[in-house]
Amino acid sequence: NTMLSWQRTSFHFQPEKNWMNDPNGPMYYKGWYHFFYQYNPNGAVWGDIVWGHAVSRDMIHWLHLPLAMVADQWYDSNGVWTGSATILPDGQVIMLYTGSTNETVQVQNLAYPADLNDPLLVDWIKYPANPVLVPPPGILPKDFRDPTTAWLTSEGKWRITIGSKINKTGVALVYDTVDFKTYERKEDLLDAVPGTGMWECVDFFPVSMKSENGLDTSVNGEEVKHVMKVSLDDDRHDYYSLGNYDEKKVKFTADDLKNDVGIGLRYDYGIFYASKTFYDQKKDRRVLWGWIGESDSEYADVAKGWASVQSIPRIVKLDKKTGSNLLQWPVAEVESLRLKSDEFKNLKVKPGSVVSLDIDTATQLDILAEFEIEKEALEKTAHSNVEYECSNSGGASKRGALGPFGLYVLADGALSEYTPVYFYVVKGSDGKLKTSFCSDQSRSSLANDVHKQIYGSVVPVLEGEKLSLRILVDHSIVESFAQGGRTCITSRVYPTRAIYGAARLFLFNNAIETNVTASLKVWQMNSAFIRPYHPDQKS
Ligand code: DQQ
Repeated sequence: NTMLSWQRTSFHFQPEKNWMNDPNGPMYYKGWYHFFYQYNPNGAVWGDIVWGHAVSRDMIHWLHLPLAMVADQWYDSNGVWTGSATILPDGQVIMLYTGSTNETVQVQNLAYPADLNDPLLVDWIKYPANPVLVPPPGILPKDFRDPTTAWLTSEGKWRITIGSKINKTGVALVYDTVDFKTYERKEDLLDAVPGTGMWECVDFFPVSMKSENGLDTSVNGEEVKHVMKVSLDDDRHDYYSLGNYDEKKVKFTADDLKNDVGIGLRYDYGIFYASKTFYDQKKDRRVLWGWIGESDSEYADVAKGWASVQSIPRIVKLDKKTGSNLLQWPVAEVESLRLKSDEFKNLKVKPGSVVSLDIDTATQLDILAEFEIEKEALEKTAHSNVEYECSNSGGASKRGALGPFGLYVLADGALSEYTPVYFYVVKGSDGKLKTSFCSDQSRSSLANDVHKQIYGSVVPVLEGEKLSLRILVDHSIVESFAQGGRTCITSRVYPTRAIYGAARLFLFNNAIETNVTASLKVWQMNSAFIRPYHPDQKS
């Protein structure tokens, strides 16, 4: 359907057609990044799930390979569901995944490459004695899924965790194994948080407190914090928590119980779910993939013949300045798509004004921007004891003393459609500033069968820091990062007029009491090659 073809993205990973959901088993192997994903080969809605597979040299340009695994066994005939890869020290590759059986029981299965000498890992073998794990006593048959990458214990065993729930408490079950075929259940739960419901796609990994590099999943010790991430089936968001992992007690404890996993910090305050990290041994970093669904109607998805994209892979690391959150930032490889750029220095944006930025086209952009509020305005402005919350504070058109201000992306010239990405600063009753970072979809499309929420959250801003943001725009996706990736928001938007050459970019300032000074660099972004692999082609 060419009618909706402008919504297709140009540098985000997508299959050629049909439905995609969770990232599965990401890894780097013999020169190639491997990406598997939940895929419906038969339509643009969830169902008939198998594993799609693609490979890349740089996680930006992709070659689609044949399906890696299909639903051809009793133990996965209702779906080859989410799983994770573990690369063993001797070079073996282990894939553990959830199968929904012929009786829709969730079980864990083992698979491995047919030929470890094939860097593309095209063929996969399912272990003949699958399943390797069935729901343990006390766990319901449909509450046992999404095994993690394994990490080593000091005894030299491999440990994994699997999400579940007990009544309304989300839990992470733990198993040790030496051969990935037989497992020993640990009675302790790695973590459990009452009221959070089913935990999908648990991810558990170390981050360094000292180095900027990522850590292999088995690293532990003094200079390490652990990250626990869960995808809450009840509210469809990915939550993480920083804390301490006690190997002997088989227990993760959040540093800050207010931010316990499932109730505190989110990876992303827009659409971003079922995410998974892997350790990239090529570049010594930890990379995060996230599934970005649609916010249009299922009818529209069927009409356009596809649904969902994947985030640009993000580097995740500990924010050493705050110590209390992660930083997420698009992998540097995406910068290879940058074409010509326009720079704007120290533009003064007056209260209540909109400034058009003269750039070529505005459907594929990488934007870096910095904003400053006037010092005098900060001093003069009155204290407030109302908490600002992006999602229910009236969006980008509701004016306050020190916000909102930021950018309109995917806007048309008449501003009949535009998506504001902005900061909103409030001076608290204690005199301290509190900054929110938001993305407002309420005017992003004239279509009425799309969600029009306002997303966002607070973002820590430290003494002496300017407000800074980065935005990746790609037709129907807007990925926004504030303060180096402390707070991230991904939106799907469906403009009907702000498309192709009609799309524009604007600065805006809806603060009442301050001018805002903005400096920006805006790159046009090339499209990535994402196409089927033909064995005879050169890569
Ligand atoms: N998607 C998979 C499940 C997982 C869910 C099925 C999360 O394994 O729990 O497609 O989106």
